[in-house]
Amino acid sequence: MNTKDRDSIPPPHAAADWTIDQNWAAYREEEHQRWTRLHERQMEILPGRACEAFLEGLSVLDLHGEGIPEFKTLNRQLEAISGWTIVAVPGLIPDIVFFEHLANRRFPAGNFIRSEAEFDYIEAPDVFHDIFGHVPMLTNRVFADYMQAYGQGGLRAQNLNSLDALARLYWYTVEFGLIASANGPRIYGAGILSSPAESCFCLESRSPNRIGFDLMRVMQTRYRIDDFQETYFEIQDFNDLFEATSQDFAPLYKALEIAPDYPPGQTLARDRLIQVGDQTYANKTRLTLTH
Ligand code: HBI
Ligand code: FE
Repeated sequence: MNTKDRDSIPPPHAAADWTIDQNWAAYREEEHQRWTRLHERQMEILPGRACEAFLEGLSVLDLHGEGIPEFKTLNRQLEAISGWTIVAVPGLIPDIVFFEHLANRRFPAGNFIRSEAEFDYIEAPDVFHDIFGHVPMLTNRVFADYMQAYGQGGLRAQNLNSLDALARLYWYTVEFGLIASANGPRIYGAGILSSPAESCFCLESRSPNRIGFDLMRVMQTRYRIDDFQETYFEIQDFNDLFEATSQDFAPLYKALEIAPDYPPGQTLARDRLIQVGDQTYANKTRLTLTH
């Protein structure tokens, strides 16, 4: 995630905390229709692949409506359920500002929607990725508490390598996380939930590894930023995440200073291996850098 660097300033129409008005009235009909088409395509794929918490979140927030939702309408329900509210931002915002919002149970969501040319893939988080991918999970109390704890942890992160470690934790959980269920692994990561191809790939392909979630392992593992992940980490339940972030990270950051980084596709003898991938997909496409 090539986030804004630390000392960039908000655009003229944004407040000091980078928030803007969603300006819902300004969306064009074609943009509302694009949202509806993106939503319909995902809803053909996600039942049976997305976790229960996500599907329940969609229905309790009534995120089945036609067109781009109005944040203030969503907020009335979301705030009553888990105390979270959505704030509109123009795009990626500096880490420290992002952490500050999460620490106060505010989820920053892009107010723009991808262009027709980006229908299948957009790197920056647009309103579909943020609202359809992330927000339903915020109706799950434990996950909602994890997201706030993550933000609070981010505010305590004092140097760059702890930010790298936190970015990996966010990436392999909030964006690309899987959770075990009685019927096999299910998706809770927003980066997958908003992507049709990766929603199938992460569960059905033999290519990627699936490894049991382990906090230190995740923080030592680099990730791909513009292609399917080579490894997915799987939690047993959302308490795994909340407990992992409830500890003091200072000793972990200390250990990380001398611990090795692992390439995205590597497996280790100590891993709880659920699937050892054959990496056929990654070997064909290994062109990108990793973080
Ligand atoms: N900004 N709008 C926005 N959305 C994100 O997901 C986001 C961000 N800034 C930083 C960031 N994510 C990542 O670096 C997190 O790991 C902090
Ligand atoms: Fe995201």
